[in-house]
Amino acid sequence: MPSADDVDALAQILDRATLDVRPVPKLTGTTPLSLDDAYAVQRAGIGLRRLRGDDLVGMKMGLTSRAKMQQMGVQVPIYGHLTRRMILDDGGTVQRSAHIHPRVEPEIAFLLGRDLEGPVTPAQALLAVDGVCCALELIDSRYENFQFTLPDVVADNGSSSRFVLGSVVRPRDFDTGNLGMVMTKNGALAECGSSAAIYDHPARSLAALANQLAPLGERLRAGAIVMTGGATAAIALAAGDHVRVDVQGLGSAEFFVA
Ligand code: 0L1
Ligand code: MG
Repeated sequence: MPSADDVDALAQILDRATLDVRPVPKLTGTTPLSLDDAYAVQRAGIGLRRLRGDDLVGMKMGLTSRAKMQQMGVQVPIYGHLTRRMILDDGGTVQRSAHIHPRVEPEIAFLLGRDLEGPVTPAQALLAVDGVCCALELIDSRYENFQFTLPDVVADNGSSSRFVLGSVVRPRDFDTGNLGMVMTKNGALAECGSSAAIYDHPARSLAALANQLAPLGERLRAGAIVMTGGATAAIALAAGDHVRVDVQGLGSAEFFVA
């Protein structure tokens, strides 16, 4: 079991990789990590960002599709933390040079109007939701060749890098459980699917997050953004790309890569 100093040192490795835009070998190549150890590294890494003046704005779920869950051998998705500096304006531009090997995936995000504490069912979790929007998550694993084990990707905050939110819609108007989602790159279809691919229903992903936090004495706070997970495979990005997601009933979100 890694000591508190080891956890801090591992978090520093991933933090440095992010700042230097330089991939590192997966941590478990040299240090065995349990899932609990990995979440400790993740939280230590978020602590480093907060020391630099960044602050938490929400959380993300990862490995939510059946394909990714089977690939990684997990029964329950993983979670990560979202900070203010990860937010990219809709229509904004990211620099390719600020990323190691960026990929993007289409998502549904919830905005919470009140605190949410597990255990909850998906229907109960939805009562805390005040807004829904389409979203794009730019992921950028800090590991060489985007290769990792489950504890590695948890320690790396679920490969998170940036995210874009579309316009907010009030949730009572419709069910988010089976919305058509189309992601285009440079005007051509790249991926399409349904929000049902997000852990069967984005609300189920939200409840799973609250239920994983509850045993730790943690809850989701009113105002939090929750990215519920990718609905399709992630696609690679290069300088000059434009990516856009259109979600049935939710409008669109987009960004450019310079
Ligand atoms: O948001 C995600 O589902 C990403 C989780 C980590 C796996 C990956 O980097 O593909
Ligand atoms: Mg994601």
